[in-house]
Amino acid sequence: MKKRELFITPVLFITLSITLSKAQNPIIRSQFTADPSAHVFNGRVYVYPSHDIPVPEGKGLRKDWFCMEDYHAFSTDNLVDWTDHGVIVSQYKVKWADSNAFSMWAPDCIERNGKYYFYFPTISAKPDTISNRKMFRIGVAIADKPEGPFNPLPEPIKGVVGIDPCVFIDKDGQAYLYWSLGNIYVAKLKENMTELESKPQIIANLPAKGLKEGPWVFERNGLYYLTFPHVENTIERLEYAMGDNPMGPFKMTGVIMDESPMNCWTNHHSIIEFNGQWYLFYHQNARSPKFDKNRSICTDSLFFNEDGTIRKVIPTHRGVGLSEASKPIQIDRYSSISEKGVKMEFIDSTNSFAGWKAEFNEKGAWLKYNAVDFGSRKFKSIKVKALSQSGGVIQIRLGQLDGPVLSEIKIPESVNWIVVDKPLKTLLPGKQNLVVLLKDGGPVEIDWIYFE
Ligand code: FUB
Repeated sequence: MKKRELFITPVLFITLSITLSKAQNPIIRSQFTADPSAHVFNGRVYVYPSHDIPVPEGKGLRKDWFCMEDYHAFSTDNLVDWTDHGVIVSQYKVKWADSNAFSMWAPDCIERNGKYYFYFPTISAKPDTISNRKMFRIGVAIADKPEGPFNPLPEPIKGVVGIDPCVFIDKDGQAYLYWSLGNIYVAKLKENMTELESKPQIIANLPAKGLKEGPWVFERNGLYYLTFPHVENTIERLEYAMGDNPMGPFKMTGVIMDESPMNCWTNHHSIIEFNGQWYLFYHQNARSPKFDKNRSICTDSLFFNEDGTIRKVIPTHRGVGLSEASKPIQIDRYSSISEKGVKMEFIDSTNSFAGWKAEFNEKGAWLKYNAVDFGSRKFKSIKVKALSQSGGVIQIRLGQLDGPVLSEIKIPESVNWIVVDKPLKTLLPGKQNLVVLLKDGGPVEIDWIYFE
């Protein structure tokens, strides 16, 4: 994303173009995304999410409900810079689908013998012969590359009614399709990946009460993990069961992520290992706090205990990956924060995609932002995009709250956003954690900081 900014230096005003660093949650900043299905293909991470849109006037299944007409694929090699590969499948191009349903819910994608199979649920145009109702079915679209182009098959998978497909290929080459419709189902897939080889069976021993959906299955050290969102209380949380066979039986084991602190009714996830670290991809409604059907995908690191159980993941704003010191660092995506005196607000309450700002309202209020990469460059100045009607002084400290002061910056009084440029004395090699603190005056609002 490019921006033009006005800079204030002691003597001159300049303009320049900058690229925003994107190593924070939510990871996609251009559209609403949900139900992330992440995979590592050819050394890159690909994510196939649902694409939430606000319900177009007179369309969609119902008002204030999920509304999705297509899928995009996204990829990255560093979990920081994401490429949007554009629309890969759309409801208007799937022969069997109701092109007015706006119900392209949680998908999945897998590679087999150099082909990429994209599985997606949507509502069928033809009513079911027994119930005479239009049902959710699961279709397949096939591509030669993970980013497409994908060609949807003319018919959905026979024998499957439901949503949230997940495909897992075991070490022996056997592929399994999981999906949900109240219960979680599994069936073997034929070698062609488009037909069932066995009858669907309900996975037993899962909680009987409360909706279960969104299965995600993976194997680690010979243990099979069936992970899924479940409504134990009032909204979904991520739970898991473990077993020694992809078809079960599985034993309920624990909770991967608690219910959304923002009350997003759904969560939906995937788990991958990339470059030796495990990651949980999930969604929440940070960009749409008043409408939880417009969601945004996030990722955080996931860790296992020695016995193979999963440690609970606490959702963060900071996310994963290094933030380059030379690109605007959105400090509102902080790692930790003082108990009071600082809060995050949208920069533009009518456009959540403009992002957030940090508002420092009390002297001594601070936030910490971890993992900024200074590389081996000799940075000469720090730039801060700020707004303060009464003026104030901020400090940037290194490492922790009582760490050395890297820079003390006077934010002049202004009614508009300005960029303050302050020369730097200290040289900073490598990776650093930064603390931003309001030393005097205020309130001061900060959009971002970066180094030059
Ligand atoms: O995105 C629509 C539905 O919401 C998904 O299919 C479910 O898993 C839930 O996330």
